[in-house]
Amino acid sequence: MEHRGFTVWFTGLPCSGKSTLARALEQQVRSRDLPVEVLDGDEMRQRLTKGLGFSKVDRDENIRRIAYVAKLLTRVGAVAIVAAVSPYREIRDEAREEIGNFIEVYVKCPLEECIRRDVKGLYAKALGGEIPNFTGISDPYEAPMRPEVTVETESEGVGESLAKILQTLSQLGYIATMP
Ligand code: ADX
Repeated sequence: MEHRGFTVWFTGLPCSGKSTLARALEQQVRSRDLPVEVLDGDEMRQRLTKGLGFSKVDRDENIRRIAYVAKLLTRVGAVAIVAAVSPYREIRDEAREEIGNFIEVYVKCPLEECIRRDVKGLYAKALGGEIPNFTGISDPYEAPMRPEVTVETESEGVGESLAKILQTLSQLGYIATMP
């Protein structure tokens, strides 16, 4: 199979499971000997997008910069895996247009379950009024209309969600089925 670069874009509420799936997918891609990088929102915000906040303007700027890097990686034949809340549909669609080989994965998880997980304790703070503009609590999340893949992390295990993603990537001709 001739290899071409592509971007897998994970979007979903905080604590929905984006980073976990991104890392699991990274291993799968690497085991196929393809060059791969994960662009994780939390990490990007410490370097590439340092100083940006969580207003719509700043989130859009965050996503534009991440999408730009993903485009460069994709263009040289690498696999870019993005894990960012990326709550706004319009800017995700802009990234799709810019990048081209784009697979959007909607990491679906009920808000109540995300609040239960609350990995970093931010939902508790947001619910207590300490964090304004917190996605899901005091800021919107716009689910994708036509994602290539939807995973449901409340009911599926990581392996099951990963299998769905790999199956789609193989159906779309981006990867071989078996490593
Ligand atoms: S995005 O909206 O711009 O795509 P991104 O994925 O980079 O967000 O960053 C989200 C992370 O920032 C969350 O995982 C959380 O740890 C932290 N965070 C801090 N404040 C907020 C907020 N107001 N809304 C959402 N996430 C926040």
